[in-house]
Amino acid sequence: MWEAKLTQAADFLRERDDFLVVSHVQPDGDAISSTVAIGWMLHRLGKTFAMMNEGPVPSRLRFLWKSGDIMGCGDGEPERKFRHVIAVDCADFARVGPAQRWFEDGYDLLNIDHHPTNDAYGSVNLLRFDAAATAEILYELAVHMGFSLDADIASALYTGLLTDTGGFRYSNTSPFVMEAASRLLEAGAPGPMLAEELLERMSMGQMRMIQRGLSRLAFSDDQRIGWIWVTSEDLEETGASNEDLEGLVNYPRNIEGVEVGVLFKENGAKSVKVSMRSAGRVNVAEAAKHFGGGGHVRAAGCRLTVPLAEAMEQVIAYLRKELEAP
Ligand SMILES: [Mn+2]
Repeated sequence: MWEAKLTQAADFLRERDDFLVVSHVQPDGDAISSTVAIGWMLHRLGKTFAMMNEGPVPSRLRFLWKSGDIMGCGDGEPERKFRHVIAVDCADFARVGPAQRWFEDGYDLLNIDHHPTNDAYGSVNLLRFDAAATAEILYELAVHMGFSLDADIASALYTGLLTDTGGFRYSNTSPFVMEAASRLLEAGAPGPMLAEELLERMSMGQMRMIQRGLSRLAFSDDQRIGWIWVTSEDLEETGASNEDLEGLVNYPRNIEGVEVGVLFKENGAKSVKVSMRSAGRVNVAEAAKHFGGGGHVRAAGCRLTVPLAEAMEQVIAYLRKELEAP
């Protein structure tokens, strides 16, 4: 069954040409890695393709093969449209964002993803919800297609595995993840360098946001919910970018006794991005879904179109109720 799915996806790549490869808005390590990994496979097949994302490639990922070729969506009319689309790591179609404007009417789409909330919006869907990362599925696809992996794709796939497993620490770090990582090291992925650049290195903006965020750390009365908020002014004053907020949500979540850690990020007067991390008792994918978002059982997010104080009240009240449930 899974083998047949891999063959279907492989055929999608082999039988068509002139592709657009997209991933989710505000791309993370897995999104960019998966984008360039598909690009690498198409390149090997001698296909033409373009890679696109709504957001800029985070600076720490710019060493990845051809990541500099990932185009922005632009604001105006697209220069052209694509019939064949590959979407990687996008939990739902909306996550593709403004890149959709580059799709031709009647486009066909290969949807490759590992988010359990994925609703199979592609004409071909390669979905495995117990995969730690989309990069893990792409590793299987590359092996299935018989590519001999070089350091370029190995580094990309290793990056996706490393970032989506929090450095091979989260519960999604399966024996298969370690086996794939081992093969990728053999193929030339520079493991220690990737760990240092992707897990340890901190930008000044990131450190300033941690400093500011921790000064506001707040808790529910029973101290089982911990949260941090960040305002639009914070980003302006510290010169931090969106990627500098990565990992901030883990500080409340890591505290002994805290079941859910939350980061509220204000985006203008009436839009708040909410990231939730669970220690295990609360399914934050469900919580995120309740507010129109999605994600994984232990890591999920959503966006509320209300002022910051109201978003905090609504989300904390919901989580409190979840924690009170037997
Ligand atoms: Mn992912």
